[in-house]
Amino acid sequence: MTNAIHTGILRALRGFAQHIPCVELAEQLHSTPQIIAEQIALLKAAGYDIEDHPHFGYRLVAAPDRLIADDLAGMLEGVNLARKILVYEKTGSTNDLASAMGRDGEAQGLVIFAETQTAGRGRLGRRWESDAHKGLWFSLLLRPGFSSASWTRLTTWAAVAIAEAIEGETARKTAIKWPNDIYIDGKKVVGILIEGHFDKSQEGFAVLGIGVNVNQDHFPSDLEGKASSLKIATGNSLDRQKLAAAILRKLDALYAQLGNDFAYIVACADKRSFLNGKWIQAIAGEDVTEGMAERLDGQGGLVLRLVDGREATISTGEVTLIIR
Ligand code: BT5
Repeated sequence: MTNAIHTGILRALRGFAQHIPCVELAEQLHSTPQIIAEQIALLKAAGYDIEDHPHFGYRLVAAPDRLIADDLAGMLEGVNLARKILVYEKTGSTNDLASAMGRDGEAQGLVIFAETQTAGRGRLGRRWESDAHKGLWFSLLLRPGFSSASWTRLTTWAAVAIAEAIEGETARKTAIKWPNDIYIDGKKVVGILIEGHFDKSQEGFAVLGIGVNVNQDHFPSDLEGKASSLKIATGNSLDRQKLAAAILRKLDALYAQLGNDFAYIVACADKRSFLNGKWIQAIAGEDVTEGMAERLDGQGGLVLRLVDGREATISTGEVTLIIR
């Protein structure tokens, strides 16, 4: 559970670049100066660099490079999709934790982060590298209010929201490699995994898993040349908590459009499409389709121009570029 007084203190300190007198902080948080001083001491022990000026009061100098639920909760106050935030130091897969809580009836708006995953996965059970304290590995529990036939929309929505948040935080352009990757400089920096869960008694729920490479300097040899991080792309380390909050705010802000203006989300994805204009091979189960990627359709499917001039739309699949 998050600690409300820590959330309040961190929210106040983050929201104000100057010092805040202890008495004022206590008033704001309906507490006493003594309790505030005790809680500030605990925050310092947890790694927060908080200046304590005898006349002017407290000022946040730096936060530790850790994901801290109380702090994230303060940054995400009022964001419906981040109603409840849990942070684990280590877990198998955050998608599994969110799924288990979904099956137990947890409402939409649960977000689970892990500093590292021992069994982080991509689609088709592929391994997802989740270096400790270097990235954002997290899952959201969603109960979309529309038919599960349209849940493929969730991938497009998530990709656009994450791309926009990253662009806002890094001033770098991103490309969306349909359906579920975000690239910078031709390399993968984000992977998205949507898993739907259904049982007879419920309408079902979806778990949106997001992996963002943030501060890695290098990758295992099998990913060299294919994966990148925001640090490699920008030359600077990023504040992972600030980025996480920016992504969750964007996801929340665009969520309504999923039901009532999906064309807007598709247009945002289409203009960032990594594949448009490229020859690709798409494999979905037994089906193999080759063609030139042209655009996204109204449902977020990928429209291809085949060699014989016909159009084909694929709604899911594994895409590789081919040289012709
Ligand atoms: C994905 O699958 O890209 C979805 C990844 C989703 C990861 C998140 S982390 C939080 C949540 N919990 C989980 O257990 N998963 C989600 P896919 O399109 O199948 O891509 C997987 C492929 O990406 C692998 O086979 C590798 O080639 C490559 N890969 C693995 N780790 C990577 C990394 N950190 N960065 C870039 N590429 C990676």
